[in-house]
Amino acid sequence: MNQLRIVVLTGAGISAESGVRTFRDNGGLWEEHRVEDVATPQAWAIDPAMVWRFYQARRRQLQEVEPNDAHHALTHLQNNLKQFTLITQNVDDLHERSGSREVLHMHGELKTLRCEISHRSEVRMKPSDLTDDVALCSCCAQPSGMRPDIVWFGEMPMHMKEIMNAVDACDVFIVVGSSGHVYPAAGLVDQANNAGAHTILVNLEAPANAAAFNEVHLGPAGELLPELVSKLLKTND
Ligand code: BV8
Repeated sequence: MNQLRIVVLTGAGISAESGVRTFRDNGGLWEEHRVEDVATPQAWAIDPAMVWRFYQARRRQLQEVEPNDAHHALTHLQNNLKQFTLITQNVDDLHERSGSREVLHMHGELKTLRCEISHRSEVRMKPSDLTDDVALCSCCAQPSGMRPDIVWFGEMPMHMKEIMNAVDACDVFIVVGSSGHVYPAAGLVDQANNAGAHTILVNLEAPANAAAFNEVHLGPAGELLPELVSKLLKTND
C-alpha cells in the first residue's frame, strides 16, 4: 500500500464527461437566471418554486448519468493508498457510484433533502420525491416543508474542519475540474502550498487560480487522470 498522503478536490468539470452540466456551461443560466442568483437563501425565500424546479430537474438527471473514467481513476487511487481524502464541490453522487468512499461533499448533495424545522437530512430519491410538488418531511409530528440539502452562496460549506486538517497534512493536493471561482474551495490550493504539499491541477482549460499549482495538466479529466494516477502510485512505492 502506497504511503503518499493525497487529498483530491473535484469540481463540476469531473462530471462534465458524464453529461452533467457545469456551472459555467451555457453561461451558467437557469430559466434566464444566473446560477449564482438561484443557489442562494434569498432566492429560496423569494421564489421557492423556481429554486425547487432547478434542483428537482438536477435530482431527476442523477438517474440518467453514469460515472466516467475520471471518477473510476480516483476510486482506484483510493483503493491503493493508506491515506486518501476526496473532497468534492459537486452535489451529484457519481463519486460514490464509481466506488469512492467517505466522500466529503462540502457543498451538499442532491440525493438528500433537509427538513426546514429539524434541519435533519434524509435520502429522498423515490419517484414521488422527484416531482415539482413540495416534499414533506417524515421527522416532525406535523410534516413540514423540505429544502434542497445544498450549501448555497452565503452559507457555510460542510466538513470544513476535516477538510482543513486533511489539506494541512497531505504530501500531494490535486484539483480536478474546477474554475477556481468559488471560495473557500478555490483557496485550498494556497493552504496546500503553505503546508508544503506538491499541488497538481487537471482541468480542461487554465482556470482563474492556475498559477497557484506546481503542476498543470490541461485536457479532459477522463483522459488525463488515469495516467496521472498510475504515475503517482509508482512514486514512493
Ligand atoms: C461562504 C452548490 C461564508 C450549489 C455551490 C457574499 C456573501 C457570502 C459569501 C460570499 C459573498 N461573495 C463572495 C462570497 C464567497 C462565495 C463565493 O466564492 N462566491 C463566488 C461566486 C465569488 N462563497 C460562498 O458563498 C461559500 N460560502 O463563503 O460562506 C460564511 C462564513 C461564515 C458563516 C456563513 C457563511 C459557499 C459557496 C458554495 C456555493 N454552492 N454549489 C449547487 O450546486 O446548486 S458552488 C458551485 O459553483 C459548485 O459547487 C462549485 O463549488 C462552484 C464552482 O463550480 P466549479 O465546480 O468550479 O464548476 P465551473 O463550472 O465553475 O467550472 C468547471 C471547470 O471544469 C471549468 O474550469 C472547466 O474548464 C472544467 N472542465 C469542464 N469539462 C472538463 C473540465 N475539466 C476537466 N475535464 C473536463 N472534461
